[in-house]
Amino acid sequence: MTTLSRRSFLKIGTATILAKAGLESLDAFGVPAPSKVERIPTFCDICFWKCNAIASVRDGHLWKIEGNPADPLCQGRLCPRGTGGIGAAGDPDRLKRPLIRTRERGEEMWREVSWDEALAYIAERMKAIAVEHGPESMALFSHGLGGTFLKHTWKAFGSPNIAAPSFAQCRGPRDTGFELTYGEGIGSPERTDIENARCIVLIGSHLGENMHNTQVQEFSKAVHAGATVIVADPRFSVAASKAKHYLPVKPGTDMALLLAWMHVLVTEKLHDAEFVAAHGHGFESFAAHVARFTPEWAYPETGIEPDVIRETAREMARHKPATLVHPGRRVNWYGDDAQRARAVALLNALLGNWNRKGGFYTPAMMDVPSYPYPDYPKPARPRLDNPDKRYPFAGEAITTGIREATITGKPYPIKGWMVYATNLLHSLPNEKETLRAIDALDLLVVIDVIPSEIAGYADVVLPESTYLERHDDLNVELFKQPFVALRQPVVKSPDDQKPNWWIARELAAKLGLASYFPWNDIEEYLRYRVKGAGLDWETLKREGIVLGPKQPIYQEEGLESEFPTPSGKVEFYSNQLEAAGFDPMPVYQAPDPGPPGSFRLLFGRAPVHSFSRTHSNRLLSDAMPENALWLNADVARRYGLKSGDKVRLRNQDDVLSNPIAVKATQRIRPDCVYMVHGFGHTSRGLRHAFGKGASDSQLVTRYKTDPLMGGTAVNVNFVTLEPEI
Ligand SMILES: Nc1nc2c(c(=O)[nH]1)N[C@H]1C(S)=C(S)[C@@H](COP(=O)(O)OP(=O)(O)OC[C@H]3O[C@@H](n4cnc5c(=O)[nH]c(N)nc54)[C@H](O)[C@@H]3O)O[C@H]1N2
Ligand SMILES: Nc1nc2c(c(=O)[nH]1)N[C@H]1C(S)=C(S)[C@@H](COP(=O)(O)OP(=O)(O)OC[C@H]3O[C@@H](n4cnc5c(=O)[nH]c(N)nc54)[C@H](O)[C@@H]3O)O[C@H]1N2
Ligand code: SF4
Ligand SMILES: [Mo]
Repeated sequence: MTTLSRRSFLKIGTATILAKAGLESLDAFGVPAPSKVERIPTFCDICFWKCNAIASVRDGHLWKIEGNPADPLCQGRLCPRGTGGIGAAGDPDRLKRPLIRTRERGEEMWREVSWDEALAYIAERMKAIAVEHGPESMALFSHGLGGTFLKHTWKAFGSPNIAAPSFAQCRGPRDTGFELTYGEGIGSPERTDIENARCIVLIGSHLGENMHNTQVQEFSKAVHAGATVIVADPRFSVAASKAKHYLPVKPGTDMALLLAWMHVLVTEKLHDAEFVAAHGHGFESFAAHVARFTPEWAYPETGIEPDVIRETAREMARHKPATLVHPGRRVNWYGDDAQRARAVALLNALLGNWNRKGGFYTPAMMDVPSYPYPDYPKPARPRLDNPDKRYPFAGEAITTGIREATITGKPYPIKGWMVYATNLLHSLPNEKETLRAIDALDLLVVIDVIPSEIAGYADVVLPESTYLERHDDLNVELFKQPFVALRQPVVKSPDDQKPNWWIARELAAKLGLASYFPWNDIEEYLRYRVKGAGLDWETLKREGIVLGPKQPIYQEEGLESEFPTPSGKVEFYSNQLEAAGFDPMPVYQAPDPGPPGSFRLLFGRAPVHSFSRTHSNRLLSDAMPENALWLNADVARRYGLKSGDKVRLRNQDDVLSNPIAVKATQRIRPDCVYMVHGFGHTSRGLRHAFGKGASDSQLVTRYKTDPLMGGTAVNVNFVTLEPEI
């Protein structure tokens, strides 16, 4: 007798029944119909890396989002934040309808209104401000690609005052330092060829926690290929765990370490003499300058032993030109940041890695024409964020300069702010100053997707469709392989949210500026640009991305180096800095030690969160609901604290934080504490994120301004611990 397994019996049984009953009657058996899955390409907006993605919509519902395999940037894989991006669309705390304030600013009390009423209200007040003070008195804060069309409305209105925190609060000092040295900045995505580097030096840049996708993937490839990693960080970061040399540098003393590294390279003649001879300007003065910065001199400053400084410098030289000293990204640390970035640029120059494989490549971009708009009116008054070029080397607008002008009314008054996709109460230092500026405004409009802290102070709140529900401008990427990418709606907005391009165009119409938006809808605009570039719109819609031709990006591929500095060379000695009254070569200033008995407050990123924007996203907040306070284990023991105990932090200006759980660890120096940025939300509308964890931003009451470019250095705050009983 043959025996049937239970499984094959069931199979036969079902087959027989189905044969008899016919497929149409499957429903009678309660068999669900197969899901309809649609796959729509777009690109991510959970941070500004803009990875290309494919979203799957199952039976009309957003199901999942994955990396687009055609994308050279993400190589088919999103980071955890990108994967959790669908949680932003499904957030029950989202803004749903336009709101007009009914009580005092900050009380978070509004009435719901129609778009027509909200935009008419804004336009009327903008016009009144323009009549009384001039259109320049309206400032726009805007972070990211989504701000493109609002910036256009702003320029059409006649205001030059537009700024983003990505300059003075982030990468500005780095770009200034590199521009002063090489004549060019580093850009985003950074032009770092991490994957081909044989030696990678990270100064702070905590790749792996700082989760910029391409960099993390390339870093992991390089590590697997046996690259030497050197990490200088007061905290044993994830990247430090991959390092051959971990240097627990004393916070704020990196300049001394950089000078000593350069001393070793120059005095031991380990630098790339050929590169320096061909392309260097003022090298002799520079060599004389670094002669006194011995590793023995740097030791008491940095805490890094002279042998370690020598050995790591020699290791860098061994792999040159495929040694990359990462330029960092958020480098607004101690106030001499552009000069420190210049020291990083010069260390790289000694390694001869500009325009070289494993160093800095020269990115390529496709030629995509912009839309032919009418000319903008010429503003009657110039930008006011940097009056009289107080910060002579600022390459972009300074947010905090606009804030200061708003408070002082000088050089002319600012009476209205529009804030698009930036949570200024978390991103600008010194919350009190931001609130003082807001007090001086006749109009504050915030466009956001959730009720952020800054939205809590708005007169009008406009709810935007999330990136999964809208078109944005094209992403014409500057990268190793150039490409054009399309953001397009994957699902409809659930309530009365609108995309930024619609808001910008409707507002322009209400301001009498309709002629600046000659296109009828966004597709018409996008098609124009795509066609102008000689590309096929249908292909772009279907694939999400069209690659441009590969171009030479290194000297190894025949690309010549050019340095658009005043000398046409790499400026070891900067005559333009000297002429402006600054040190022509980087010098070291010891950091302020802070009040006795206090710890320096440091902060950074977590792999599953972006800035202050993802804590309401249920998928991401489940992965990390609150931040913790990294505290040296010996210090914790002295304070009688163990991991999980709650403390509050009191800063030098008596600001007291929310309670935060201690993470007692040997992975941080005893003179500092560390937390992930962006937590400790105070907006009541963020029901899920409210009060979870502590806010670094609230504790950043002090900052030091970079005299070269106006960056606001924020690693200059100190805290004491108060056990929470
Ligand atoms: N997951 C995730 N990734 C992100 C982001 C995000 O929000 N989430 N944001 C992106 C953006 S816009 C930016 S700018 C970057 C920011 O990321 P990074 O450019 O890496 O900058 P920081 O946040 O300043 O770096 C924090 C690291 O510097 C160390 N550090 C602090 N003080 C010192 C010091 O004096 N010397 C040295 N050597 N190290 C120090 C800290 O211990 C920490 O490890 O991250 C990007 N990537
Ligand atoms: N204390 C402290 N300050 C910092 C930093 C730090 O580490 N610590 N980091 C600095 C750095 S590196 C940077 S780059 C800046 C970042 O500064 P910001 O760009 O201000 O970053 P977020 O605080 O996340 O603010 C983003 C805002 O945009 C909203 N948003 C998200 N998606 C959308 C959308 O699709 N449409 C609209 N309209 N709004 C949207 C979010 O809800 C949030 O309110 O902050 C800087 N400031
Ligand atoms: S790095 Fe992550 S969050 Fe940023 S764009 Fe890429 S997938 Fe999105
Ligand atoms: Mo940043």
